[in-house]
Amino acid sequence: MLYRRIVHIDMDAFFASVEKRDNKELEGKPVIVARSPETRGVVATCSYEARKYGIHSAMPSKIAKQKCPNGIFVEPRFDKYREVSSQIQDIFLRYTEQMEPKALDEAYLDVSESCETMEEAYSTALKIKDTIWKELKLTCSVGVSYNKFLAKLASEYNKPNGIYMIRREESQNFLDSRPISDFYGVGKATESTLKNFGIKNGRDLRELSLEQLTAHFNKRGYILYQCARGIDDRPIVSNREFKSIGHEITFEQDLSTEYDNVLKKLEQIASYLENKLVENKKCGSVVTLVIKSDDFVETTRQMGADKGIFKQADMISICKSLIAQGELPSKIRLLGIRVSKLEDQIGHYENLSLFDGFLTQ
Ligand code: TTP
Ligand code: MG
Repeated sequence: MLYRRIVHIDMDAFFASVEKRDNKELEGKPVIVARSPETRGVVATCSYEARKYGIHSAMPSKIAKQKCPNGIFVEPRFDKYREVSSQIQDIFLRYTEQMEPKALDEAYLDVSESCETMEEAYSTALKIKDTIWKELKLTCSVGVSYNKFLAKLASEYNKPNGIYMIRREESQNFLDSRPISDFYGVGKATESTLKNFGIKNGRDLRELSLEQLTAHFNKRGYILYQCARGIDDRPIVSNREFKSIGHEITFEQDLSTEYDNVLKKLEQIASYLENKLVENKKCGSVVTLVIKSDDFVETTRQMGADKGIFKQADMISICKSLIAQGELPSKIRLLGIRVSKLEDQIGHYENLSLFDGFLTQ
């Protein structure tokens, strides 16, 4: 088994905390980051004050309004959150290059090289937490352990604004007492299957043999078997290849999936995205099409390209192939395009047509 020193950091009520920080009038109030309850938007996140009313991410704004009539609805400012996210990541990078962002507000850091012991890792984690507070006036929750799975559990354990460490010698006791929903890859369906077997926590899970688990859950059964014993050898994959620029549209009314309809919207999105990429002087070699159906199921289809993509026409031609890969949901709620594996646009001018006015400017 591998024993690393891993730190997992997750910002507290991220979007809502940024809003509260930037507007003192929101202090201590139930802040709900969502498009207004008059639209069909859903809650992106909410402050801990609002959570007391039972509000959570992905809840329709309308219901959130019913549950918390005094809640203050704030429109999301994604560009701002991306900016803060990159400031947070810059802080992480002062401590290690081995940094894997998982979301705008969440990352794993492997500090094994600079920290020989768990105690050193803990004090580095504390420094990072303090720095984020001092420089950005935002709180986060931090977990320290010897692998990713345990570090994430540790950061959730003392949320919000906490820090927790799970040492090797404590990990089995800790895991035994956790509900099965805490285990890697256990969603609602797996949870209810396991509960039908009388499996409620980590200790119960450990009673199941590898054969039993794989018979029911295939490959995931193997992962569960390992997690129940505190084993997770996944390495940190540092951020470079994950960086992407995207744009998406959520429709006020679900979009019907006639080909021309979808294509027209994708052209709009791609045109916006082209501007964004040009603005940032970036192009990428992977294009991802994001589709959310009216029942909130999100699917992504992805394709690589052998040249730097940033032009609308190139994105659209890839999207056409991606659409052709399979049936679309009958109603679409959200469409998006993301370009990843980004590089600087310099060196990709050969991909531009002379008629673009780009080279003649
Ligand atoms: P989370 O870390 O899941 O949530 P959070 O930071 O708001 O709260 P917590 O203190 O529990 O960590 O997600 C980070 C951000 O991602 C969140 O602020 C908003 C956004 N988000 C969505 O837009 N939709 C979602 O369904 C979720 C879960 C998050
Ligand atoms: Mg968070």
